[in-house]
Amino acid sequence: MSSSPSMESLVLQLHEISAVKFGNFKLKSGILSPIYIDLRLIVSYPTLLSQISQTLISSLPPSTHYDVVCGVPYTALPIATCVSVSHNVPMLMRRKEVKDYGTAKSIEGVFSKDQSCLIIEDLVTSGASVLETAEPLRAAGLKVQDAVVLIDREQGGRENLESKGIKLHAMIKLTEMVRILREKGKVEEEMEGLVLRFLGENRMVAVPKPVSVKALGFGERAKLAKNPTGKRLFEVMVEKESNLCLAADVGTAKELLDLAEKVGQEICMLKTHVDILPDFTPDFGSKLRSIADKYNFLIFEDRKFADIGNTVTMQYEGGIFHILDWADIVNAHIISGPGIVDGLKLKGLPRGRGLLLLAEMSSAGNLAKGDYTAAAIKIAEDHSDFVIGFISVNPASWPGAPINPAFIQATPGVQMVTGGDALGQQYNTPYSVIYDRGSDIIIVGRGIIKAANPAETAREYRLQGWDAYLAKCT
Ligand code: S5P
Repeated sequence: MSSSPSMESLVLQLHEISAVKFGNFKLKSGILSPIYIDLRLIVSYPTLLSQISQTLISSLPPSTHYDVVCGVPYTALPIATCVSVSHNVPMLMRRKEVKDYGTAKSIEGVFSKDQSCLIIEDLVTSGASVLETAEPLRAAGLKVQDAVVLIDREQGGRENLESKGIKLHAMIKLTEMVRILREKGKVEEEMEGLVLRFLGENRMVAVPKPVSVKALGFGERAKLAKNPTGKRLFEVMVEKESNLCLAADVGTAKELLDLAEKVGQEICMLKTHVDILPDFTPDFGSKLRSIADKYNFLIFEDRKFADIGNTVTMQYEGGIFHILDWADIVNAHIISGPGIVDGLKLKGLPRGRGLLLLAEMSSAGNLAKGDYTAAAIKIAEDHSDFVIGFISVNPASWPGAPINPAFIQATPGVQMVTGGDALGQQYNTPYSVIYDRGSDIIIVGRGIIKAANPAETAREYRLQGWDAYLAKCT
């Protein structure tokens, strides 16, 4: 197949500016490659940038429909800008990091739901970065069906994206590019052979997925749970197709109860910090319980007990909050040793309550790792009638024997995009938490509370969390 002169000239220019190099290069993945492509350079060549953007867009089939374009940060941003300006199509920008207390938008620009967004990328290998951009766009209600890329390395990106409902269109394939350069005498035949062999040997670069064994379903795990609340939590998750826990950190009890009504049907669990509510009254617990019964979710008071066994029995049952009366689940640090579990169990087990142990934390610089996490696992195993699981961050990385599947993993620090807040919180996406990090439940606070429409946003989190769980089971 002969290529058009303009494509030839683009390829030659890319070679000329050293955006395509031949030699021996170590890629990000650690693989040694005979070819290296760096398209960041094109911002220094405005005519080339503009020509590439034109050719890129004309490589789309004429039937491709899109209302907005979005470049994958950062290299494709100037390309997307050129396309937007020259074709008068509005552009969106995806933030790579959300730093502003987690409340900043992940997508910048004006759009309406159900619009179609074309993703623009410079280079596709596995397709992972296109997916990372598609995720928050889809979460915001946009349709993402097409992506266009300057260079397709032909290493599985097309297939990986296809399996996620995204059709990949390429301006040029890497093998075609190398052939043009050889025909024009820029590359020796031997080097062309090396590159073709390299691409042949590395044909499928999978989107990284450390979870390799099929996960046991929540329904089956419910049967293994010894604790009635643990069992019920699994059952609610299956019934509601939800592994979403709302962290209801709002300013007043009234707001909390309103929010519970709004998002009740999307969640399997609602997490409270009862001591932040200035208008707490003794009937708060029964009011929340009736909403929980109406929408079939469990109540988790995130009390993070940390004292000796005798003290926590009183903190759990007494005071002004009477947590034991209304919370299905509480949690505890294990800093004080297993006596804390004995103490809480004394009060909680006769009422059928459950306990989560903090095995890891989401905040930067925290000390819950290594031996501490291992000690939490050991204490949980010794008390599996009362302990229902863990607050964890990356249980897939825990060394040693697989964790008893009766234990539930619940993970905070979740938003649609990775990032953090100004006080040390660190966020991962629902997919990475459930699929890559081996958790079961996503705990989401500000990602939902601060959204313009918390109910709709909760639904998006639920769908993403549940899809990731289903992907793990198949
Ligand atoms: O390690 C932890 C443990 C917990 S329970 N990190 C956390 O962030 N949490 C809680 O999860 C935290 O107290 C807050 O209620 C919620 C996270 O809220 P977000 O607004 O950052 O999503």
